[in-house]
Amino acid sequence: MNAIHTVLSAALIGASFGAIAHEGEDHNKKNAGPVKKEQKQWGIAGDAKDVERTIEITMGDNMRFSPGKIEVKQGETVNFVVTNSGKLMHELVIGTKKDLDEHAALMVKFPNMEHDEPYQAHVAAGKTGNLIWNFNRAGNFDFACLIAGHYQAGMAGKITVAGSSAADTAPAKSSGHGTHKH
Ligand SMILES: [Cu+2]
Repeated sequence: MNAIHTVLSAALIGASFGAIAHEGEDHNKKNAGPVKKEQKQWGIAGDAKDVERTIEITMGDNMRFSPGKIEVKQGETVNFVVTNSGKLMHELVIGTKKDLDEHAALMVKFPNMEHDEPYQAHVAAGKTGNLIWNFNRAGNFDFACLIAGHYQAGMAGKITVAGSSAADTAPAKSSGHGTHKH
């Protein structure tokens, strides 16, 4: 029997649980380091200096975003100011329907999974967070709260990025069909 060892292990486990819980609650954007910029189908991380538009979105415990539909123009850098009016944690994650579906399924399996991507804002109850995103690709995208159960309850919205009429980077095949990749 090694009672001392047991006590020590318990103390260590307790300590690390404490750290995890604290980190979870304090998961804010405020001192996020340099954002890694990676081109996604739905755009790329934006810079504060390029913000042309601010869109305010409220997230509630009714599992809805308000507004639930957003229209932007290709090339626009948007500052999403996201307020959580509820008593639960909520988040706004931008993506394609397919990505969000997959991510949501993972979140149900691993509810405490931590992730911090430039296309998401994780906002505690009663707080306001933000994310800056450059919609440099046209198309129809989604945004969602991927906290386990929320997406499944319908906490999602639509983003339409209208292609710029002027000649642009992407060879426009504006046939009205979404991009289908399988
Ligand atoms: Cu939520």
